[in-house]
Amino acid sequence: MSQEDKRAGVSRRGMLGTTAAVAAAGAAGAVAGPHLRGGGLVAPAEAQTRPAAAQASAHKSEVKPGELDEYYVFFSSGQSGEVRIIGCPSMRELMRIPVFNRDSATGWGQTNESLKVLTEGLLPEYREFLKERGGTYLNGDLHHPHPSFTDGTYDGRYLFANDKANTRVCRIRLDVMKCDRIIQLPNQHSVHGLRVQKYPKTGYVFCNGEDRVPIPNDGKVLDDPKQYSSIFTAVDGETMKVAWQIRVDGNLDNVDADYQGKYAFATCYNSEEGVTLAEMTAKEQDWVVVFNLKRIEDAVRSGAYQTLGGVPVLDGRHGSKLTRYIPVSNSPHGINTAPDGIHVVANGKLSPTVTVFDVRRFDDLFDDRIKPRDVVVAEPELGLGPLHTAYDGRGNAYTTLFLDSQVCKWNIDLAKRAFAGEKVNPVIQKLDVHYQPGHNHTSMGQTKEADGKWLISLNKFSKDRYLNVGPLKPENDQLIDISGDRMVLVHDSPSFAEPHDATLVHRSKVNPVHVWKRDDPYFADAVRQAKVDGVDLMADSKVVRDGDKVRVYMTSAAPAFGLESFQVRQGDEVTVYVTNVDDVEDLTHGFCIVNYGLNMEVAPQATASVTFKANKPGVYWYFCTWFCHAMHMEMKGRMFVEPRAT
Ligand code: CUK
Ligand code: CUA
Repeated sequence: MSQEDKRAGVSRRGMLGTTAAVAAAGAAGAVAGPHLRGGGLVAPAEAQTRPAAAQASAHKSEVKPGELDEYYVFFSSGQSGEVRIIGCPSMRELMRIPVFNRDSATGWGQTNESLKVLTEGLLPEYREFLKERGGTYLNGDLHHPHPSFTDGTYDGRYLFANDKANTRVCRIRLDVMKCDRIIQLPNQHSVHGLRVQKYPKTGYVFCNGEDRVPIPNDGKVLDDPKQYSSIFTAVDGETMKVAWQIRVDGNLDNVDADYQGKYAFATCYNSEEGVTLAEMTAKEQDWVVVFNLKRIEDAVRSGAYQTLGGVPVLDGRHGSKLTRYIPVSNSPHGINTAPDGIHVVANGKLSPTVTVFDVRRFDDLFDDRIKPRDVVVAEPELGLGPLHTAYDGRGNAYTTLFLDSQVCKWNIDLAKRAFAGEKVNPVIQKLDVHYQPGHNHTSMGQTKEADGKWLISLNKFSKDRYLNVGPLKPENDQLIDISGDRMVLVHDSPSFAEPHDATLVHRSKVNPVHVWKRDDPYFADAVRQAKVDGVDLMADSKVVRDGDKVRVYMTSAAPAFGLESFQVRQGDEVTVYVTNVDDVEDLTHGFCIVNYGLNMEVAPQATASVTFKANKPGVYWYFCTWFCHAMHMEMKGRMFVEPRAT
């Protein structure tokens, strides 16, 4: 046994003895109950939160009527496909941003402005494939929302997120809280982990390809897994184009980046490259793959790549100069960079351990001066099912234990000393959460400005914590006060399917506008078309006929649309442009045509448009859907659809 193996072996032995138990516990846990503990591995949990402490903390989390929260929390919604904005510490839901879903209220997926975002970045072959479904996907699975950085902290420009379901990446503008770009990644099959470059700025958006498929995936290769590949993609966050891709070994799970702008790193499972559960978990070890950004950029510049699907694809498989593979125990999950800019934690999932790397050793690793395991500086055993780790900026880490239904607070320095042989216990406290936590997040904890005030545990099961709402239960997001020495649970917050990830951003970092600016690119197409038609969107309401295309322009000012009626012919392709000329904060109008299945939001100073075929003759009232005025009910008009002459 080499020195390196020995070192890895210490914790691996501990892990191996429990792998079977963990797997069994996982299966049982899902049905048997929340508080399953595996084989006495874990120190007994602290008794439920002490009422006195909880009371004091609850007081701190109270946001009185009329008061504002201190943090924006950008929550993913998993298979709901949207991003949600929650206030912290109140945990009140403030807004939903539709992205990979469709939305009845705002018209996302119906308006021309949203359809442009939803369709323009699709790969050509999928554009063709989706024609029969209205031109775009109706579902998405949004896991990882991450704001853009400048110099190691949030800069308030954008939020990026992945669609695991259809291999897409989106960008949300934080000035208006709308999605402005969606691209589908070529060559890659599903995108799971997504994080962004922290330094000098974003920069790159790192996207983990999870499943292995043939490239190109055109049916020529089917059941021949040896010919499959996984891909890691760097998207340029400014242009929303693929900067480069790199082929790797194994399935990629989660990703993070350093604070120096030199490396990105991803957890990998299925190093076996199997296609069944048994094959995927056969080995005792998988790895973390480290990407050397400078070497990759140099390789792209020198042309050392293949062009596939229109983008440069490099080879980062074992033996490549561009990557290094660090062995860790089987199937690691989350990977999280600490705000100290030095430590990175890979979470064991099937192992009760987490593995801590020192990023300062990565230079030596790439220059082959040290072995892969030499970058490991700690590997504490925390409990069953470690999935994700968050930080308080005071040297402590908080790791979710999925199977134990706990958050484990531990100290990085103590863990390093224990790894070096000292007799110290790095575990400070274990707190019960309800139940089975996935991600957890601290206030500003994914930046160098981690402030150690709040932790949110995103629990996958709520079971008995809320009034029963039938077989489908909400998730349970719990707010934990971490400002003191002990973690204190202060609030339960139900949420619909299914937040995976979130980011807690101090409100000073985000500065949205109150009303739209008229020169906003979001509705620039409408402005351009109006100009061609000689229409002043802020003043004119009129109908422009262009063959069998009809453009209906109208203003909306509470409580009236600029047109009380308009007439088109059966079969016309009609586009209605509504401009909200009210320059008043929160005075949003909506535009809905009865029985035509159309509705859209028009916020103050915005223009929104929708195009449809007027296939059904008759009288159709349109009405305002946002309660905007005492005479909101009267804010309506009629569309006459004249029957086609037969
Ligand atoms: S993953 Cu869901 S619990 Cu998609 Cu970030 Cu870990
Ligand atoms: Cu405008 Cu209601």
